[in-house]
Amino acid sequence: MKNGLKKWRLLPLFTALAFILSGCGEPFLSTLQPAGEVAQKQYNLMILSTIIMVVVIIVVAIVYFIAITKYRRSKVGEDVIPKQVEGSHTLEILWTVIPIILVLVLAVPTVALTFELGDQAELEKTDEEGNRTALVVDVRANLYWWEFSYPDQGIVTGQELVVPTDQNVYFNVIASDVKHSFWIPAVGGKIDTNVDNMNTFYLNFDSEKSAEAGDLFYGKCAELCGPSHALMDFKVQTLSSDDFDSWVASMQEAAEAEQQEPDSDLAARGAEVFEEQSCIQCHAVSPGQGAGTSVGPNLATFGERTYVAGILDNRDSEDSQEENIKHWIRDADELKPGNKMGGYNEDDLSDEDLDALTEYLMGLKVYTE
Ligand code: HEC
Ligand SMILES: [Cu+2]
Repeated sequence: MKNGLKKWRLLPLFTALAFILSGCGEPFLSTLQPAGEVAQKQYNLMILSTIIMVVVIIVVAIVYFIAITKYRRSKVGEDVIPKQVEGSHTLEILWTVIPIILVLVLAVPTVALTFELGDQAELEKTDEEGNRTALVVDVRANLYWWEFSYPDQGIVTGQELVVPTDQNVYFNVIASDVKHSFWIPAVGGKIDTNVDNMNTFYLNFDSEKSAEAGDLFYGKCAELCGPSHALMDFKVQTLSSDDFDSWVASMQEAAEAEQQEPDSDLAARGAEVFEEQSCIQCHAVSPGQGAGTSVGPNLATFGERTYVAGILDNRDSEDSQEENIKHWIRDADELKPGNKMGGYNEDDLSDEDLDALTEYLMGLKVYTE
């Protein structure tokens, strides 16, 4: 009976492990489920180096095992010294040449891929009218939010990057304050966003894999940047080429109109509060304004965002968006310590004004499919 139980004593451990590990590997967040050409190539490199490492471990383990079994004193007898191989030329050459070959097998594809993924030749190409054919997005990292602007389209958005599938998207990444790092685990990266110099690279979002991921990938800051570093999340929405074009058109139209008309009295009151409280000093509400200079995210498409501030999920329940917005405005400090907005308590902003503001913010929408 006791032995029977002993056999199972590791079961709780394995159950717990299985439970914890099942949290890994979601298609919208995992490097192990590559969702685009760049991610796939990076994944292949990881597999190549893992295979080489595993082979080395196996060979070393076998040699080790042979040594400790074959040369036991009980086997070879007392007072026996095996043949000494110190200074053996054959062995010395072997264990110098083999690692060099292994390093070469690793280095050649790594260096080649590094240059391939850094290739920007596509950016020089233009159509008959002289417009650039490649899609370029300027990414600006700020404590603790992300700005995405499309210089050729003249539009800007915050926290949620929108990209077309099955084509290369070129990124120019830069930071406003300290060094961050731009990373979409399932699709590729990471690449440092520096304050002084711009880094460039491209990614490709596969349409089938995007569909599996619900057309929403998670992006992360991958460089420790402050107390809320782990909360510096963004989302990536993927659209088909055609849908992306109509998204751009809607954004450009809204940029031209500058103001979105509030669709109720409450929302109209909210728009007033937005000005009275100087929210407008840090937040643009037109998709044409503020690229590269805003203190806070552009809110022109805020009503369409799947998350508030990148961390509060609006899809949780029916009223979650409203709750999230109020929670954020009241407790921004606690939700993201050290962020540049800070919360508004009842003395700063009455409950009625908060209701109106929330109604106004939820109505900020540009793109209806
Ligand atoms: C001093 C500048 C500043 C002021 C004033 C300000 N904000 Fe912000 N706001 C920010 C910054 C910076 C962020 C991004 C915070 C982060 O995620 O780290 C932000 C984030 C937000 C977000 C989340 C945006 C998103 O894309 O998910 C909302 C909503 C918001 N602010 C609303 C308001 C409202 C309403 C007011 C006025 C009552 C206001 N803000 C005043 C700087 C400001
Ligand atoms: Cu960061």
